[in-house]
Amino acid sequence: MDIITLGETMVLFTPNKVGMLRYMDQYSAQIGGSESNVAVGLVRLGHEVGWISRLGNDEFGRKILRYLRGEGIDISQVYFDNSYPTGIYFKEMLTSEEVKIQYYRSNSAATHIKPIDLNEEYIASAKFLHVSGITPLLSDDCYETVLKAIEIARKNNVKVVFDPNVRRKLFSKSKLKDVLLKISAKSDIVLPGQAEGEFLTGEKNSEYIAEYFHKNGATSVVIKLGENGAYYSTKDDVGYVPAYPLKQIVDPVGAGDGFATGVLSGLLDGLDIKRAVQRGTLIGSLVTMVQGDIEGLPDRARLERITNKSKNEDV
Ligand code: KDG
Repeated sequence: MDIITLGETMVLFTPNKVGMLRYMDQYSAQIGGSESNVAVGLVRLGHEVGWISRLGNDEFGRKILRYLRGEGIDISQVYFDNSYPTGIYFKEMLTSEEVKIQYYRSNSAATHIKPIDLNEEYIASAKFLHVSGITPLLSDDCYETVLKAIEIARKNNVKVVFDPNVRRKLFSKSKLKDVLLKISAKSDIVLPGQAEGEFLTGEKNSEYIAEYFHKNGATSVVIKLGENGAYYSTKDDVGYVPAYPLKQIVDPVGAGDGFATGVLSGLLDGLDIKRAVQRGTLIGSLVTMVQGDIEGLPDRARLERITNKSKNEDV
């Protein structure tokens, strides 16, 4: 296994028009969840990926499982929970760049993920464990499970990749900070957005934010700077990478997961950190050009086409 990820996935309802949800009457049903978005991105690029989770034993749970299995993700560590439903969420597309998320996920099956769901051998078989800051904050069980997964990974030399994915809507500010800093202290690679980095470290400058995470324990820090690209810092190299030129944003949600996909896929392919981050900015922007959190993630052939065509031969 190249990478294992752990977290909640939900059915996503997207209205077919722009405007306030109260005026919408038709929706399409997709799926999304930060960690499985990364899993989809990586499997499309040919990596071996496993996803650990719980789903409701209901039609939405089966829809999610069917989709992820269809993409080629290993779902042997996904359990149906008979007592709680699969979570759902809605996107309110006020404009293509202003999207509000409405969650209906409290007490969902995934909030009952437990440390007992983890199989040490399975996690130990991977090169990377990817976790985000959403799932550990969903419940005490989820928090303990994420911590346990990280502990297993570290014990078995599996690199831990952490995307803080701050969701202020879901959690109180103080809890967010506390939990996310604790997890970043146990991670090898931390991938915050600039605003998330500022919130977590109290620093404004990307270089100081990276420094803070290094002192906190991370060996590599990559900060997403939106239209300004990204800043990366490892023990061998530091630098900025420009943003990939965007045609048109259709839906910004999922860009960070696309970015993580690109960075991780680059590292798995043996690229140096700069090139891996360039792939991250490319895939992050491809995601925003398509409606949905995962629909814009490219497969390997498309990535190669775009990469070869790009004037920037480094991408
Ligand atoms: O990063 C995109 C995710 O936020 C989205 O797919 C849904 O996981 C999700 C969440 O909790 O918001």
